[in-house]
Amino acid sequence: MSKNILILGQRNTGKTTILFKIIYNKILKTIPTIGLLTENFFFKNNKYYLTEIGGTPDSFHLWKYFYKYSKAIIYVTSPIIQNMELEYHLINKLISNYNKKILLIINKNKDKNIDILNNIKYKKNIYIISTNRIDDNIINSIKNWIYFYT
Ligand SMILES: Nc1nc2c(ncn2[C@@H]2O[C@H](COP(=O)(O)OP(=O)(O)O)[C@@H](O)[C@H]2O)c(=O)[nH]1
Ligand SMILES: [Mg+2]
Repeated sequence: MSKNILILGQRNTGKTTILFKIIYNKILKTIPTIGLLTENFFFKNNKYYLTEIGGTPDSFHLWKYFYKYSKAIIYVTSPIIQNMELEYHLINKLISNYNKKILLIINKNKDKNIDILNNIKYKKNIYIISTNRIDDNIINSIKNWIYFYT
């Protein structure tokens, strides 16, 4: 059986970079995602579909239509985001409205992720990875998370 996983988050946080690294095992040059980007991969005999939804405000309304078809959400955030109040609002809304598992990846974080951790609501279904570089270890952690929680 195949499983759908959503990759959400604001633009420029590294969603496509993570998706390409999972699929092709390489850091590839990306262009801003317009609309949707779906790719699939196999891991331990399971087939997974990863769907990234473009992270501009005009795409935010699409998120809710995809929730019910997804087994889990990977939300990519970063301290580089300019409007952090909007970001906390988006993350907290997601956490309160979505009852399946959520992996929050704090990317490009340098050492400034404390604010994000202090401003999100915690529920039992939230898991967090914090990183400044999408390397093999991070990708393995993400794949194993997907395997265990979907
Ligand atoms: N320094 C650094 N740059 C990254 C990282 N991930 C992505 N980028 C860069 O950030 C830009 C936007 O990445 P992209 O994956 O297209 O973001 P998206 O809009 O969320 O899909 C690209 O120039 C990437 O090379 C990271 O972990 N560290
Ligand atoms: Mg993208």
